[in-house]
Amino acid sequence: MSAPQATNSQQKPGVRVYKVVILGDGGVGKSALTMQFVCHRFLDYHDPTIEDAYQHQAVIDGEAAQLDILDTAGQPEFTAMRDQYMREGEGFIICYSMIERRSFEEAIAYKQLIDRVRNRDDIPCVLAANKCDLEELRKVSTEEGRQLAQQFDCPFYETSAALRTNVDDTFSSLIREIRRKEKEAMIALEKRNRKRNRARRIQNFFQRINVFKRTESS
Ligand SMILES: Nc1nc2c(ncn2[C@@H]2O[C@H](COP(=O)(O)OP(=O)(O)OP(=O)(O)O)[C@@H](O)[C@H]2O)c(=O)[nH]1
Ligand SMILES: [Mg+2]
Repeated sequence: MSAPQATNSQQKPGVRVYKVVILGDGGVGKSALTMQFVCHRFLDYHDPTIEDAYQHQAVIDGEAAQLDILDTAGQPEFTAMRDQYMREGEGFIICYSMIERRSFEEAIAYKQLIDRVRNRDDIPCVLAANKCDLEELRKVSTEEGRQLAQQFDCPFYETSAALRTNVDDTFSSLIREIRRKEKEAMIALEKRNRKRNRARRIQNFFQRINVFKRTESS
């Protein structure tokens, strides 16, 4: 059995919905981070998730957002839906536990999988190194985390679901990434359209000149 679903809000008209997926190895704290973000409650037991969905409204940089969060399975026996959520997610929180090196290596594999499924490497992501309250058990250094995030070209946070450290920042930062990349794509599209329109205008201009020349010479 997995954690109870939490829906703390109905979707308000005009509020942009963001499809957020949290993924990472089993037991790294995906459900605990999600529960802290949505319910301000620490999940102090491990109940392997199959798949849970949460909705949460927040104001990020002065703009309302509804986050549809998919808390995914880290245990290999529950990963059948992986390709589907990787295709549908607008942004991903890639989570590892800083007290477990294997989960750090798995984070790399998760990013590679997203890139492969989406056939591009710029899907909005945030890298979260969870369980930073357990400093004395640390197996992955802050620097290693930072370097990996640089490689992924995404923000990086050391988080603690237990102490609620950087939980809001991790989710907000992902929404910021989604918005930034959307804006960049929009600007690139407008640029392309402007270029195309200019080319069309030039083409029309020369066509008119040719018609004029033809009517003059006949
Ligand atoms: N000390 C500490 N324990 C944590 C933290 N986050 C999660 N845990 C504990 O780690 C265990 C696993 O947490 P979950 O949130 O269930 O892990 P998960 O990634 O959702 O695991 P799966 O659903 O199996 O993929 C639980 O016992 C949590 O209480 C944290 O930040 N600090
Ligand atoms: Mg879970």
